[in-house]
Amino acid sequence: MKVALIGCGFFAINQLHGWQDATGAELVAVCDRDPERLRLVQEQFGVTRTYTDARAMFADGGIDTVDIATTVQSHRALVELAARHDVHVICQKPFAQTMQDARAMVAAVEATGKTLMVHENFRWQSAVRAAIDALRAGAIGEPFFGRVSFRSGYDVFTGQPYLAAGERFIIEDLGIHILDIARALFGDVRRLTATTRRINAKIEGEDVATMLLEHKDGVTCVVDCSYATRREPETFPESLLEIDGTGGTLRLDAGYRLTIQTPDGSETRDVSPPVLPWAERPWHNIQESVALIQQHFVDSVAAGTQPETSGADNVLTLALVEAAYLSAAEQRTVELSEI
Ligand code: NAD
Ligand code: 89V
Repeated sequence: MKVALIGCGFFAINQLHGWQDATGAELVAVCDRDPERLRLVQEQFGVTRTYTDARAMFADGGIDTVDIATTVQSHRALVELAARHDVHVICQKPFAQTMQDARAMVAAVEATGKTLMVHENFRWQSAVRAAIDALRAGAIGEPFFGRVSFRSGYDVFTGQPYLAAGERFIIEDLGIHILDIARALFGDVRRLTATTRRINAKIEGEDVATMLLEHKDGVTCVVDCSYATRREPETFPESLLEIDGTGGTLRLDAGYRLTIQTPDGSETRDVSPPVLPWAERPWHNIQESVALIQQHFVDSVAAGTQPETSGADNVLTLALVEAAYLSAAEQRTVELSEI
Protein backbone atom coordinates (compact mmCIF):
# COMPACT_ATOMS: atom_id res chain seq x y z
CA MET A 1 0.00 0.00 0.00
CA LYS A 2 1.55 3.32 -1.09
CA VAL A 3 0.69 5.95 1.54
CA ALA A 4 0.78 9.74 1.33
CA LEU A 5 0.33 11.95 4.39
CA ILE A 6 -1.16 15.45 4.46
CA GLY A 7 -0.43 17.74 7.43
CA CYS A 8 3.08 17.36 8.88
CA GLY A 9 2.41 19.01 12.26
CA PHE A 10 2.77 18.11 15.93
CA PHE A 11 0.97 14.76 15.90
CA ALA A 12 1.82 13.61 12.37
CA ILE A 13 5.36 12.76 13.48
CA ASN A 14 3.87 9.77 15.31
CA GLN A 15 1.89 8.75 12.24
CA LEU A 16 5.01 8.99 10.06
CA HIS A 17 6.90 6.69 12.46
CA GLY A 18 3.87 4.39 12.42
CA TRP A 19 4.03 4.20 8.62
CA GLN A 20 7.76 3.46 8.70
CA ASP A 21 7.06 0.53 11.06
CA ALA A 22 3.94 -0.81 9.30
CA THR A 23 4.05 -4.13 7.47
CA GLY A 24 2.59 -3.95 3.96
CA ALA A 25 2.73 -0.15 3.64
CA GLU A 26 5.23 2.31 2.20
CA LEU A 27 5.28 6.07 2.81
CA VAL A 28 5.72 7.66 -0.64
CA ALA A 29 4.75 11.33 -0.32
CA VAL A 30 4.10 14.07 2.25
CA CYS A 31 2.26 17.36 1.95
CA ASP A 32 2.04 20.45 4.16
CA ARG A 33 1.15 23.97 3.15
CA ASP A 34 3.94 25.15 5.51
CA PRO A 35 7.28 24.62 3.68
CA GLU A 36 9.20 24.62 6.98
CA ARG A 37 7.19 21.69 8.38
CA LEU A 38 7.69 19.91 5.06
CA ARG A 39 11.45 20.44 5.20
CA LEU A 40 11.68 19.10 8.78
CA VAL A 41 9.71 15.99 7.93
CA GLN A 42 11.64 15.41 4.70
CA GLU A 43 14.91 15.58 6.66
CA GLN A 44 13.69 13.27 9.43
CA PHE A 45 11.90 10.67 7.31
CA GLY A 46 13.71 10.95 3.96
CA VAL A 47 10.53 11.15 1.87
CA THR A 48 11.43 12.37 -1.61
CA ARG A 49 8.01 13.41 -2.92
CA THR A 50 7.01 16.57 -1.03
CA TYR A 51 4.19 19.01 -1.80
CA THR A 52 2.75 22.24 -0.42
CA ASP A 53 -0.52 21.62 -2.31
CA ALA A 54 -2.51 18.39 -1.96
CA ARG A 55 -4.00 18.83 -5.44
CA ALA A 56 -0.52 18.65 -7.00
CA MET A 57 0.28 15.55 -4.95
CA PHE A 58 -2.83 13.70 -6.16
CA ALA A 59 -2.24 14.89 -9.73
CA ASP A 60 1.15 13.14 -9.70
CA GLY A 61 -0.59 9.85 -8.79
CA GLY A 62 1.00 6.67 -7.40
CA ILE A 63 -0.99 6.81 -4.15
CA ASP A 64 -3.23 4.05 -2.73
CA THR A 65 -4.05 5.65 0.64
CA VAL A 66 -4.01 9.19 1.94
CA ASP A 67 -3.56 9.81 5.66
CA ILE A 68 -5.03 13.21 6.58
CA ALA A 69 -3.35 14.54 9.73
CA THR A 70 -4.51 18.16 9.58
CA THR A 71 -6.82 19.84 12.09
CA VAL A 72 -10.57 19.56 11.62
CA GLN A 73 -11.22 22.71 9.55
CA SER A 74 -9.60 21.17 6.45
CA HIS A 75 -10.97 17.62 6.76
CA ARG A 76 -14.03 17.82 4.51
CA ALA A 77 -12.23 19.51 1.59
CA LEU A 78 -9.31 17.06 1.78
CA VAL A 79 -11.46 13.92 2.18
CA GLU A 80 -13.60 14.96 -0.81
CA LEU A 81 -10.46 15.72 -2.84
CA ALA A 82 -9.12 12.26 -1.97
CA ALA A 83 -12.44 10.66 -2.97
CA ARG A 84 -12.22 12.37 -6.38
CA HIS A 85 -8.86 10.62 -6.81
CA ASP A 86 -10.23 7.21 -5.85
CA VAL A 87 -7.89 6.39 -2.95
CA HIS A 88 -8.42 4.87 0.50
CA VAL A 89 -8.64 7.53 3.21
CA ILE A 90 -7.64 7.85 6.85
CA CYS A 91 -8.71 11.06 8.58
CA GLN A 92 -7.68 12.32 12.02
CA LYS A 93 -10.21 12.99 14.78
CA PRO A 94 -12.28 15.05 15.32
CA PHE A 95 -13.57 13.85 11.97
CA ALA A 96 -15.83 16.86 11.34
CA GLN A 97 -17.11 20.11 12.77
CA THR A 98 -20.72 19.18 12.00
CA MET A 99 -22.72 15.99 11.55
CA GLN A 100 -23.58 17.18 8.04
CA ASP A 101 -19.88 17.33 7.09
CA ALA A 102 -19.25 13.91 8.64
CA ARG A 103 -22.11 12.28 6.71
CA ALA A 104 -21.04 13.98 3.46
CA MET A 105 -17.49 12.63 3.81
CA VAL A 106 -18.74 9.11 4.50
CA ALA A 107 -20.98 9.29 1.42
CA ALA A 108 -18.17 10.68 -0.78
CA VAL A 109 -15.78 7.82 -0.01
CA GLU A 110 -18.53 5.18 0.01
CA ALA A 111 -19.37 6.16 -3.59
CA THR A 112 -15.82 5.23 -4.66
CA GLY A 113 -15.89 1.79 -3.00
CA LYS A 114 -12.69 2.66 -1.13
CA THR A 115 -12.12 2.38 2.63
CA LEU A 116 -12.50 5.34 5.00
CA MET A 117 -11.17 5.12 8.56
CA VAL A 118 -11.11 7.80 11.23
CA HIS A 119 -7.84 7.78 13.18
CA GLU A 120 -9.63 7.15 16.50
CA ASN A 121 -6.75 5.45 18.25
CA PHE A 122 -7.54 5.44 22.00
CA ARG A 123 -9.47 2.15 21.76
CA TRP A 124 -6.21 0.71 20.33
CA GLN A 125 -4.11 1.60 23.37
CA SER A 126 -2.87 -1.79 24.49
CA ALA A 127 -4.09 -1.39 28.11
CA VAL A 128 -7.56 -0.34 26.93
CA ARG A 129 -7.55 -3.15 24.39
CA ALA A 130 -6.73 -5.70 27.13
CA ALA A 131 -9.85 -4.53 28.98
CA ILE A 132 -12.00 -4.61 25.80
CA ASP A 133 -10.77 -8.14 25.01
CA ALA A 134 -11.49 -9.38 28.56
CA LEU A 135 -14.98 -7.87 28.53
CA ARG A 136 -15.78 -9.28 25.06
CA ALA A 137 -14.54 -12.70 26.20
CA GLY A 138 -17.12 -12.62 29.02
CA ALA A 139 -14.60 -12.37 31.90
CA ILE A 140 -17.11 -10.56 34.15
CA GLY A 141 -20.39 -11.71 32.56
CA GLU A 142 -22.85 -9.10 31.27
CA PRO A 143 -21.72 -5.56 32.10
CA PHE A 144 -24.33 -3.27 33.69
CA PHE A 145 -22.24 -0.32 34.94
CA GLY A 146 -19.17 1.43 33.55
CA ARG A 147 -16.96 4.39 34.27
CA VAL A 148 -14.45 5.61 31.71
CA SER A 149 -12.36 8.35 33.25
CA PHE A 150 -9.62 10.71 32.05
CA ARG A 151 -8.52 13.29 34.62
CA SER A 152 -5.27 15.21 34.34
CA GLY A 153 -3.54 18.53 34.87
CA TYR A 154 -0.99 17.97 32.08
CA ASP A 155 -0.17 21.00 29.91
CA VAL A 156 -1.48 20.08 26.47
CA PHE A 157 -1.53 23.69 25.28
CA THR A 158 2.22 24.11 24.67
CA GLY A 159 2.32 21.33 22.05
CA GLN A 160 -1.13 22.08 20.65
CA PRO A 161 -1.79 25.84 21.10
CA TYR A 162 -5.02 25.67 19.07
CA LEU A 163 -6.60 23.70 21.93
CA ALA A 164 -6.67 26.87 24.07
CA ALA A 165 -8.31 28.98 21.37
CA GLY A 166 -11.40 27.02 20.34
CA GLU A 167 -14.89 27.68 21.68
CA ARG A 168 -15.07 23.91 22.27
CA PHE A 169 -12.23 22.07 24.01
CA ILE A 170 -12.27 18.94 26.11
CA ILE A 171 -15.28 17.05 24.74
CA GLU A 172 -14.36 17.74 21.12
CA ASP A 173 -10.63 17.01 21.50
CA LEU A 174 -10.25 14.44 24.27
CA GLY A 175 -13.74 13.41 25.35
CA ILE A 176 -14.29 12.15 21.81
CA HIS A 177 -11.68 9.44 22.50
CA ILE A 178 -13.16 8.57 25.89
CA LEU A 179 -16.69 8.39 24.46
CA ASP A 180 -15.34 6.11 21.73
CA ILE A 181 -13.84 3.79 24.37
CA ALA A 182 -17.30 3.65 26.00
CA ARG A 183 -18.77 2.64 22.62
CA ALA A 184 -16.05 0.00 22.10
CA LEU A 185 -16.87 -1.46 25.53
CA PHE A 186 -20.64 -1.13 25.76
CA GLY A 187 -21.97 -0.48 22.25
CA ASP A 188 -24.21 2.28 21.03
CA VAL A 189 -25.98 4.85 23.14
CA ARG A 190 -29.68 5.70 23.43
CA ARG A 191 -29.51 8.93 25.51
CA LEU A 192 -26.92 11.15 27.13
CA THR A 193 -26.80 13.85 29.81
CA ALA A 194 -23.80 16.14 30.30
CA THR A 195 -22.46 19.00 32.34
CA THR A 196 -19.41 21.12 31.47
CA ARG A 197 -17.20 23.64 33.29
CA ARG A 198 -14.25 25.85 32.44
CA ILE A 199 -11.75 26.00 35.31
CA ASN A 200 -8.67 27.31 33.45
CA ALA A 201 -9.39 31.00 32.80
CA LYS A 202 -6.65 31.19 30.15
CA ILE A 203 -8.53 29.02 27.64
CA GLU A 204 -11.73 29.59 25.69
CA GLY A 205 -13.48 26.24 25.90
CA GLU A 206 -14.63 23.84 28.63
CA ASP A 207 -11.93 21.80 30.38
CA VAL A 208 -14.19 19.62 32.53
CA ALA A 209 -17.03 17.44 31.28
CA THR A 210 -19.13 14.80 33.04
CA MET A 211 -21.40 12.65 30.90
CA LEU A 212 -23.97 9.99 31.73
CA LEU A 213 -24.61 7.49 28.92
CA GLU A 214 -27.51 5.06 28.69
CA HIS A 215 -26.37 2.38 26.26
CA LYS A 216 -28.86 0.47 24.10
CA ASP A 217 -27.73 -2.84 25.61
CA GLY A 218 -28.62 -1.67 29.12
CA VAL A 219 -25.27 -0.45 30.47
CA THR A 220 -25.20 2.87 32.34
CA CYS A 221 -21.81 4.51 31.91
CA VAL A 222 -20.21 7.62 33.39
CA VAL A 223 -17.65 9.25 31.11
CA ASP A 224 -15.72 11.93 32.99
CA CYS A 225 -12.96 14.09 31.56
CA SER A 226 -10.88 16.87 33.05
CA TYR A 227 -7.74 18.83 32.25
CA ALA A 228 -8.15 20.77 35.51
CA THR A 229 -7.31 17.91 37.88
CA ARG A 230 -4.03 18.36 39.75
CA ARG A 231 -3.11 15.16 41.57
CA GLU A 232 -0.26 12.74 42.08
CA PRO A 233 0.43 10.50 40.33
CA GLU A 234 -0.31 12.54 37.18
CA THR A 235 -1.91 9.92 34.94
CA PHE A 236 -1.74 11.64 31.53
CA PRO A 237 -2.65 10.11 29.11
CA GLU A 238 -4.20 7.11 30.81
CA SER A 239 -7.89 6.28 30.54
CA LEU A 240 -9.05 4.55 33.72
CA LEU A 241 -11.91 2.04 33.78
CA GLU A 242 -14.32 0.56 36.30
CA ILE A 243 -16.81 -2.00 35.05
CA ASP A 244 -19.34 -4.03 37.02
CA GLY A 245 -20.76 -7.14 35.41
CA THR A 246 -23.11 -9.93 36.44
CA GLY A 247 -20.10 -12.20 36.99
CA GLY A 248 -17.52 -9.85 38.51
CA THR A 249 -15.71 -6.53 38.17
CA LEU A 250 -12.95 -5.18 35.99
CA ARG A 251 -10.75 -2.19 36.79
CA LEU A 252 -8.00 -0.52 34.82
CA ASP A 253 -6.20 1.55 37.43
CA ALA A 254 -3.45 4.16 37.29
CA GLY A 255 -0.11 2.64 36.32
CA TYR A 256 -1.74 0.33 33.73
CA ARG A 257 -2.91 -2.25 36.28
CA LEU A 258 -5.79 -4.40 35.06
CA THR A 259 -7.70 -6.22 37.80
CA ILE A 260 -10.44 -8.76 37.21
CA GLN A 261 -12.37 -10.01 40.23
CA THR A 262 -14.83 -12.88 40.07
CA PRO A 263 -16.18 -15.29 42.69
CA ASP A 264 -13.15 -17.46 41.80
CA GLY A 265 -10.66 -14.82 42.93
CA SER A 266 -8.85 -11.66 41.91
CA GLU A 267 -6.13 -11.30 39.30
CA THR A 268 -4.09 -8.16 38.64
CA ARG A 269 -1.97 -7.85 35.49
CA ASP A 270 0.53 -5.23 34.42
CA VAL A 271 -0.73 -4.12 30.99
CA SER A 272 1.78 -1.28 30.51
CA PRO A 273 2.33 -0.36 26.87
CA PRO A 274 5.82 -0.79 25.44
CA VAL A 275 7.91 2.34 24.82
CA LEU A 276 8.56 2.01 21.07
CA PRO A 277 12.07 3.08 19.94
CA TRP A 278 10.73 6.40 18.60
CA ALA A 279 8.34 7.04 21.51
CA GLU A 280 8.74 8.96 24.74
CA ARG A 281 6.95 8.95 28.08
CA PRO A 282 4.23 9.81 28.88
CA TRP A 283 3.03 9.83 25.24
CA HIS A 284 4.23 6.25 24.59
CA ASN A 285 0.76 4.94 25.36
CA ILE A 286 -0.81 7.04 22.60
CA GLN A 287 2.15 6.54 20.27
CA GLU A 288 1.87 2.74 20.39
CA SER A 289 -1.85 3.01 19.59
CA VAL A 290 -0.99 5.04 16.47
CA ALA A 291 1.19 2.23 15.15
CA LEU A 292 -1.49 -0.34 16.04
CA ILE A 293 -4.40 1.46 14.36
CA GLN A 294 -2.38 2.11 11.19
CA GLN A 295 -1.44 -1.59 10.98
CA HIS A 296 -5.12 -2.45 11.58
CA PHE A 297 -6.01 -0.23 8.59
CA VAL A 298 -3.47 -1.93 6.28
CA ASP A 299 -4.65 -5.36 7.41
CA SER A 300 -8.34 -4.44 7.00
CA VAL A 301 -7.86 -3.19 3.44
CA ALA A 302 -5.84 -6.32 2.57
CA ALA A 303 -8.59 -8.54 4.02
CA GLY A 304 -11.41 -6.56 2.41
CA THR A 305 -12.99 -5.83 5.81
CA GLN A 306 -14.05 -2.55 7.44
CA PRO A 307 -11.69 -1.11 10.06
CA GLU A 308 -13.27 -0.82 13.53
CA THR A 309 -13.40 2.96 13.42
CA SER A 310 -14.64 3.29 9.85
CA GLY A 311 -16.11 6.64 8.83
CA ALA A 312 -19.64 5.28 9.27
CA ASP A 313 -18.78 3.95 12.73
CA ASN A 314 -17.16 7.20 13.80
CA VAL A 315 -20.25 9.22 12.88
CA LEU A 316 -21.82 7.53 15.93
CA THR A 317 -18.97 8.68 18.21
CA LEU A 318 -19.22 12.20 16.79
CA ALA A 319 -22.96 12.13 17.54
CA LEU A 320 -22.09 11.60 21.23
CA VAL A 321 -19.92 14.72 21.13
CA GLU A 322 -22.75 16.77 19.62
CA ALA A 323 -25.25 15.30 22.09
CA ALA A 324 -22.97 16.22 25.01
CA TYR A 325 -22.66 19.87 23.93
CA LEU A 326 -26.41 20.09 23.33
CA SER A 327 -27.20 18.50 26.68
CA ALA A 328 -24.85 20.84 28.56
CA ALA A 329 -26.16 23.93 26.72
CA GLU A 330 -29.84 23.10 27.22
CA GLN A 331 -29.44 21.37 30.61
CA ARG A 332 -31.43 18.34 29.56
CA THR A 333 -31.09 14.73 28.50
CA VAL A 334 -30.58 14.29 24.75
CA GLU A 335 -31.85 11.30 22.77
CA LEU A 336 -29.25 10.25 20.20
CA SER A 337 -32.06 10.02 17.64
CA GLU A 338 -32.18 13.86 17.81
CA ILE A 339 -28.62 14.23 16.46
P1 NAD B 1 -0.82 20.96 13.86
O1 NAD B 1 -1.47 22.29 13.70
O2 NAD B 1 0.44 20.86 14.63
O3 NAD B 1 -0.54 20.32 12.42
C1 NAD B 1 -1.41 20.43 11.34
C2 NAD B 1 -0.56 20.60 10.09
O4 NAD B 1 -1.42 20.54 8.97
C3 NAD B 1 0.16 21.95 10.03
O5 NAD B 1 1.54 21.74 9.79
C4 NAD B 1 -0.52 22.68 8.86
O6 NAD B 1 0.36 23.52 8.14
C5 NAD B 1 -1.01 21.52 8.01
N1 NAD B 1 -2.17 21.80 7.17
C6 NAD B 1 -3.38 22.32 7.55
N2 NAD B 1 -4.22 22.39 6.50
C7 NAD B 1 -3.54 21.90 5.42
C8 NAD B 1 -3.89 21.69 4.07
N3 NAD B 1 -5.09 22.01 3.58
N4 NAD B 1 -2.95 21.16 3.25
C9 NAD B 1 -1.72 20.84 3.72
N5 NAD B 1 -1.35 21.01 5.01
C10 NAD B 1 -2.24 21.53 5.85
O7 NAD B 1 -1.95 20.02 14.47
P2 NAD B 1 -1.74 18.66 15.31
O8 NAD B 1 -1.61 18.98 16.74
O9 NAD B 1 -0.71 17.82 14.65
O10 NAD B 1 -3.20 18.00 15.12
C11 NAD B 1 -3.62 17.49 13.89
C12 NAD B 1 -4.85 16.63 14.12
O11 NAD B 1 -4.46 15.52 14.93
C13 NAD B 1 -5.97 17.34 14.89
O12 NAD B 1 -7.20 17.02 14.30
C14 NAD B 1 -5.87 16.78 16.32
O13 NAD B 1 -7.11 16.72 16.98
C15 NAD B 1 -5.36 15.39 16.02
N6 NAD B 1 -4.65 14.79 17.15
C16 NAD B 1 -4.92 13.49 17.39
C17 NAD B 1 -4.33 12.82 18.43
C18 NAD B 1 -4.67 11.38 18.64
O14 NAD B 1 -4.24 10.75 19.60
N7 NAD B 1 -5.45 10.78 17.75
C19 NAD B 1 -3.42 13.49 19.25
C20 NAD B 1 -3.12 14.83 18.96
C21 NAD B 1 -3.74 15.47 17.89
O1 89V C 1 -5.29 12.72 21.80
C1 89V C 1 -5.56 13.88 21.53
O2 89V C 1 -6.46 14.09 20.75
C2 89V C 1 -4.74 15.02 22.10
C3 89V C 1 -4.71 15.08 23.61
C4 89V C 1 -4.29 13.79 24.27
C5 89V C 1 -3.78 16.19 24.05
O3 89V C 1 -5.99 15.41 24.08
O4 89V C 1 -5.19 16.23 21.57
